[in-house]
Amino acid sequence: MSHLRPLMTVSLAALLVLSARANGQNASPAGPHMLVVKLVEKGGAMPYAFEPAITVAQRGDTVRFIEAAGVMHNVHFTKQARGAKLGGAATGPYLTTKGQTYDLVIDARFAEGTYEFVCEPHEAIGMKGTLVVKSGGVVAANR
Ligand SMILES: [Cu+2]
Repeated sequence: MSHLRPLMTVSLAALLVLSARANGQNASPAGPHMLVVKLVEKGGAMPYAFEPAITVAQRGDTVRFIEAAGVMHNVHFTKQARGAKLGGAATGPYLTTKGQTYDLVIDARFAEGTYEFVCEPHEAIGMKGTLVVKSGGVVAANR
């Protein structure tokens, strides 16, 4: 299981990401990606949703949440991976206008593992999503 990976390995991966950023190496093909999650209105019994409901990111990626409905949404983490330190990122700002975005950088705050989040205004009617964080590039760091 990935959560049993030694803490030292995770920390090293985080340092590598940070140093790559400092050197401006974001343009490499294996580098960070922009992952889009739309906050949508689809009608029916479960009218609001995150699409896709499950996002898999590597550290260094950015998850861009896009308001695609006409109602207020946000992103609030209800479960964090062990060792995660989201701080203020645990609760995002309210998105109120179509096309408005909220970028969440998957940096050293995000330990490897599974996260669950909801939209606070619509949590009770099932608006929730899952984020899985994998630390890319760890193998190369083990030489
Ligand atoms: Cu919502």
